[in-house]
Amino acid sequence: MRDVNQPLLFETSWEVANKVGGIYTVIKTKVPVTVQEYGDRYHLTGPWNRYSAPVEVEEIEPEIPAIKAAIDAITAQGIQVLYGRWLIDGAPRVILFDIESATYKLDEWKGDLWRVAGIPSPPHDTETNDSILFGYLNAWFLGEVAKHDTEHAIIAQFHEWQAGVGAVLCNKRKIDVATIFTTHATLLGRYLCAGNVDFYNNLKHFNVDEEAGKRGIYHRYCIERAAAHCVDVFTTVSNITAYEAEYLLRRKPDGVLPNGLNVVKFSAMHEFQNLHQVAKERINHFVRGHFYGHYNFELENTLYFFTAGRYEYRNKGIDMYIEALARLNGRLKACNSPITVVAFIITPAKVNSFTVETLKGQALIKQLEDTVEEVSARVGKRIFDMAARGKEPQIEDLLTEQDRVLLKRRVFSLKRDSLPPIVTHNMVNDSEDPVLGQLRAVHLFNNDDDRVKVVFHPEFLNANNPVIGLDYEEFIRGTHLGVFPSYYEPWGYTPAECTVMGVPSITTNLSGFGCFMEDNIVNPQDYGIYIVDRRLKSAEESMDQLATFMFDFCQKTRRQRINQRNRTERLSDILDWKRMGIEYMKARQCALRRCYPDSFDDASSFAAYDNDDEPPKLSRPQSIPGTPLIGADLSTYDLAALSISAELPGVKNQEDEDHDLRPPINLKMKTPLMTPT
Ligand code: G6P
Ligand code: 1S3
Repeated sequence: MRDVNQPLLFETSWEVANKVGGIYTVIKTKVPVTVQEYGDRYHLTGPWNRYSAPVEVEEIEPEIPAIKAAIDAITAQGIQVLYGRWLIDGAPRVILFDIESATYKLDEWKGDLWRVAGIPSPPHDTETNDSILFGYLNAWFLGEVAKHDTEHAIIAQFHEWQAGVGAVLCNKRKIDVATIFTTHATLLGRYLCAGNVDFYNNLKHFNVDEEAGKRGIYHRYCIERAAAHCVDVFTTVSNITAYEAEYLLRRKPDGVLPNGLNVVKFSAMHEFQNLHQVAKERINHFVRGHFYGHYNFELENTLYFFTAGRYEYRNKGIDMYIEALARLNGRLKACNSPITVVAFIITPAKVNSFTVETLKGQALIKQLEDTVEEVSARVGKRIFDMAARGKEPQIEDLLTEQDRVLLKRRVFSLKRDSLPPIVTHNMVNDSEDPVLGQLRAVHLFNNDDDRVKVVFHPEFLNANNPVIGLDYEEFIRGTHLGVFPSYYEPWGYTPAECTVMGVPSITTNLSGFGCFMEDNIVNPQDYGIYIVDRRLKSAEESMDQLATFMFDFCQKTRRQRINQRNRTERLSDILDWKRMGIEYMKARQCALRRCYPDSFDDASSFAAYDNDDEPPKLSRPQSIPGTPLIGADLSTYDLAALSISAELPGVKNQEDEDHDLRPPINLKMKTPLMTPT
């Protein structure tokens, strides 16, 4: 009988040491907590990406004999395998398969997949071919490990349809491993939502095979659906995606594994506020250059909004964001608001390069800055010299004629006839681009009297970018509000990332994150999590609600914004993997029980997924007690525990105090808290 107390864990994804999208973030950020639990018994398997692996993975020798034997068996047949440590937090062991080296097996395996699972595979879908090769390599490997190690229980968790073939084969070949399949979205859901379909109202009625066929993804859909049905435990990342999966994949998920983040806490609360100020100054610099010649607004009264993510115009709610911005513009103008909003859209599209105008704006502002620095240095010298001679400096003596001419030339060069561009790059498909099309349709052209200005940056950010030289994280920190009004969003890392950095954000009740916050917090809005209702409201009403959220945000004073950022940041604990990882533990337990029932004594061997009691809602973010806990024995608190307890009795809650810059308390009480003296 296999030992279920010391299982080996293999987690498989196409995005292991291979960045494609959100799953990479899930896997990478979750590693530290999984390594902490499993140590050397934890392995990740993925494709061997020849570009990223040399910098991300350090090759080492496998120590576990069964793993070494499995790799030897595979390499003996000409497949190249890299065993090493992934150089990220937690340094997990990874097994990377060179997909290309297995191409000689493709036809054989495609035929086999049809025979054993009835899954077809058309000839020219490279992505599906790769996922078949990847799946067969994984199953081969797991089969070898199970053959060479009969002592330990083995858990294999497969992420997303690209890893699904491995899950199907474990079942068909009766490999002695406990299996979990986790889907981060459904193929059909994503495709249907991107089209013009009333998805959620029709979810129960779609003819899934037909819809998949019409979209040319039937074979991929078969892999996904088979994987969901072949495993011991089927999970997804949010309740909303669980609901979708139940109808589209025809199996109700056993559990939900929400996505966490590695939360880095600063020792002082003001540190993240300072970072906001520093990053905002860098964005200010970009804005001065971008809007040159039309820079007639006060940066002190300017707010930075942004949306970011993959370019799924409708799914990510970019359409709704632009429409709401146009409405916001109208409302701010109508009330003569002193506020200007600069709204960024950061999503990769097909581009050629930065536009000349964009580069010119940054160059001109840099030139002006340099000139002002030179002139200031000369002025400083003059003041010093005059003062040293006992002469009181007069303003008119400070600037020489030469300085004046130089400055005048710089100021003249900032004049321009055209408006500041709404896009920073030359687009390959300018006339067909949906974002540009809509910005033009709603007349957001960066006119002087517009209170909402727009900047479409159709490329992800990085620190070497000559225009906005900030990486994504720094950029988020410098903004005031993230806006993510998604229509299809199984989880949604973008608002979660804002939250842990203390930046308020807008999400929807169609996103996993939005629903999670709604389920766990009494008034998410109080903490800077605004949730647009896209379920029960019409599109028109949702757009209006979004515009109202943004308009109300513009009414806040600086003090209120600082205060709100503090509250938002306090929510980060509930998004930490230390808490979220518990759901992964439950899924693994359930898989072990279902796969190895004889190894468990208790009657609940075939227990349904143990979903425990609902955790209590967090009514208010925890503040540090008003008075230090003089005399309290801190050993009575479990400092490591991160679960959120109800409001602390007898503790003055500080959150409504404007100057509350103190960190949240993360103490889970083992015994009742003493009333502070
Ligand atoms: C942070 C800084 C403050 C600054 C403020 C600006 O809190 O610590 O020094 O005044 O940001 O906030 P705002 O919302 O206006 O960007
Ligand atoms: C998916 O990536 P996406 O942006 O295509 O997986 C992510 C990780 O689970 C999730 O956050 C996102 O909502 C899904 O849509």
